[in-house]
Amino acid sequence: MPIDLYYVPGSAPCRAVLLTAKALNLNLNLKLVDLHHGDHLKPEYIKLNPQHTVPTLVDDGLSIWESRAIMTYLVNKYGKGSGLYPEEPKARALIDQRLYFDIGTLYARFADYFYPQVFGGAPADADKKAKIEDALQLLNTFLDGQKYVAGPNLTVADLTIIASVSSFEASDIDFKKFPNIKRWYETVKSTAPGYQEANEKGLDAFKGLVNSMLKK
Ligand SMILES: N[C@@H](CCC(=O)N[C@@H](CS)C(=O)NCC(=O)O)C(=O)O
Repeated sequence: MPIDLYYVPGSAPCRAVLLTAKALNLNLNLKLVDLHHGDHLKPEYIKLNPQHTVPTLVDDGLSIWESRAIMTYLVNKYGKGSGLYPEEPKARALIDQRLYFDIGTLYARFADYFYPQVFGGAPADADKKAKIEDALQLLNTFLDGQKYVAGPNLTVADLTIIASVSSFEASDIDFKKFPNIKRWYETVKSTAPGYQEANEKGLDAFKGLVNSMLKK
């Protein structure tokens, strides 16, 4: 039975799920959702996900959304022993902390700063930008003496955080001035399976969307 992923190529949370699927060598049946034409507000989509967000994954009767929940589900179901989301409680706790840091602090602050400018024509807010810099400083500290964000191995925490941080390339946030982040970014780009296909392509689409919106 196919595993369906409802997605938008440019979306960071969708790219994080695509990176996870690549790392698991899992084929997903990709279903494009056209947010501009309101595909996500149609009754058939609301039935799958009343929160009408992408990504949404449908697997064997289960409909699940929230990218990080999808990622951990995929590893739990299809990637036992892969090391992407180890079962050992302490290792898993550290990964969970990074996942929550991403959704609650890092990506949340980016969205709060950047999306009102892109989609609402708002001016850049220096206080909001400073909060992103604080979050990046924290990420830089997590990476002190560590190859990956939760230790010596690539995990789902790296995949969600790289989907977020790479999106910053579309903005004026200079994450590469943080030396540990710069080094980690290059490491993940060269070691995450299928990085180009799963993240870089969609990132280009995201940059194109941002440029076209900012020109309006
Ligand atoms: N925390 C969610 C965020 C999902 C999200 O907000 N996706 C956006 C696209 S990037 C979306 O679906 N927007 C349409 C909507 O909310 O109706 C996740 O990680 O999956």
